[in-house]
Order: sequence, then structure tokens, then C-alpha cells
Amino acid sequence: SDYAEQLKAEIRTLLQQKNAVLVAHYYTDPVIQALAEETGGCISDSLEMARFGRDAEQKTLLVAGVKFMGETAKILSPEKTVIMPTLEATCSLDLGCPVEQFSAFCDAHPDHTVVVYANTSAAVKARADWVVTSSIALEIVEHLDSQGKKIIWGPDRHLGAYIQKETGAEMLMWDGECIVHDEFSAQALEKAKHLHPDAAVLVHPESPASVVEMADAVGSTSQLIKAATELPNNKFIVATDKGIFYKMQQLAPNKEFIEAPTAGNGATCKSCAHCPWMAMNGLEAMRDALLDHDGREVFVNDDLRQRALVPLDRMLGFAA
Ligand code: CIZ
Ligand code: SF4
Repeated sequence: SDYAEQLKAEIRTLLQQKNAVLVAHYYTDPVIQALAEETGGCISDSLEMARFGRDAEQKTLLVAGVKFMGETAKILSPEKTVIMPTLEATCSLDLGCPVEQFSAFCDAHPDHTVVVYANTSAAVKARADWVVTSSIALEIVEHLDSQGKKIIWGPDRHLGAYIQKETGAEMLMWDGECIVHDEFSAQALEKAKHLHPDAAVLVHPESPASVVEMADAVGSTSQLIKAATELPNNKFIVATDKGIFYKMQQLAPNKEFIEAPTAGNGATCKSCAHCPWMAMNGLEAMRDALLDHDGREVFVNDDLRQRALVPLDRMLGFAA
């Protein structure tokens, strides 16, 4: 619409004026992803977002995603100003892992190495030995297991179960889940496969094990995008947030991407394959954040920041 075009023009100008860069997640609105690409920002998964923000020359990072992504950016770049379209965009994994309870769980098993998913608060990261994202979790747990370490894993139980199955590592699980991926249904997927017998099934490991078992490729967002370009199929059923279709379609314009079905329908599912918190990122809020940081700037207490940096740097060092 005209209004969207006007907002985009304002954002382009403001990014330049404020020496800011747009760092967007694959699950945000395609309009935002396209704008990030066009303005020299990035579209990526949470690991790449963290790296990109840390290495960016600009003084201000406009992070379109959810709260933990803004916090991670601030932890890695305390000298930068980190703003978000809204500070209300959270994540069911972060919400389901309050630091008091999680710390008590860790305290009860002091002989375990604490590995937490990036989708957590700065306080939970500060309690951890390692932070991981889905694109590197498997390698890091494999590494720890080879050293004979017993692991506390939090907060996504589906991703944890998948990693445990793949690595055979000894893992104690926190009981959390992503409301988007938890809703994919093996039964409904079975029907979709009958309708599209030539389609390959791509699944993010935050999905239930019964869905993961049906996958032709399992992996993080960036790994699924890679699979969509590399597998010979012309059709894909995709079990992750539908925001990812933007990049898949761009890299494989002649292929067809179909949403994996959720257990509920439009009336009953909580997310229907699109994260409600990612959806809170909009053009107007981005423009407003660039105009006035007040209430949209991310701050992390310095003591917490320094403690959370240790396991984050461990991950980035491992990934390097
Ligand atoms: O589900 C998420 O929020 C993901 C996939 C985050 C990430 O690692 O990019
Ligand atoms: Fe959290 Fe799931 Fe939304 Fe990602 S998609 S931010 S894991 S609720």
C-alpha cells in the first residue's frame, strides 16, 4: 500500500541518518526481510543475527525479531545502541524458563554442564555454561558428550529429545516448548504427504518427535533453507514458521513450498505456523523505534551482561 511504501522510505532514510542497520529474523514479515536485504542489513537465524550485529560497523542495531535476540545483540555489543520495534515480543521458551526455577534445577544437579538454548533471558544465559542455537546445538552437545559430560538442557524439550537421540548424550531436560513448532501434527502431516506424495518434508527440531521422524531433512532455519535448495524435489512441506518461505522462495523460485499442517485449524491453533511475537514486528513500529528510542531500547544490567557473555562467547568461539 501507499502507507507501507511511505514507511519503508522513512525507514531507509532514518537508518542512514542514525547510522543504524536492520537485523531481521527469517520469521519476520517478508516486507521487513526484503527491507533488511535492500538496506545492507541481514536476514538470518539467531546465531547469524548475533554475529552480524557484533561485527556491524553501524552504531545502532535495529533488531526485528524477539526479545532474546535484542538482548543477545546488546550482550555482545554493549557499546552499540540496540533498539527493537517492540520490547513486548517475547517467546514461549523464554517465558517458560524463569531464572529462579531454572537455577534451582541446575543447583540440584551440580555435576551437570548447563547448556541453554539462545531463546532464553540474559539471566538464564548467565546461569549456563554454554549457550547454543539450533544450528549448532548438535555439534556442541556431541563435543561435550565426547568429554564425558552430563548435560542439563533447557528449555526446549523437543529439540533436547532430538539431540539426545542423535548424540546419545546423557541429558536432563527442562520442560519447555515453542508454541509454533509444538503444534505441528504427525497425523495431519501424514494426510498432507498423501496429497503431495512427491514433496520432501522439512522439519525444525523444535517440533514433536513424531513429526521429526517423518522428515526428509531436520534442521535449523538456515539448514532447512539449504535443504530446500539442495534436495532434488520440486515440492516441499515445511514444518517451521511460514516467514521462512520468503527466503526459500527467493533461493528456489521454481519450487513449491507448502505449510505443514498444525493439529488445530484457524479457530483452535495458537499460532498456525506463525509466531505471534515475531508478528509484532511491523514497519510503523520500526519507524517509531528509529525516531525515538524511548521504550524501545534494550538494556542489560552490566553484571548480568558479563556473566551471560561467557557462555555466548564460548558458542561463538566454537562456531568460528
Ligand atoms: O524458533 C526460533 O525462534 C528460532 C529458529 C530461532 C533461531 O535459532 O533462529
Ligand atoms: Fe519462540 Fe517459537 Fe516464536 Fe521462535 S517461533 S520466538 S521459539 S515462540
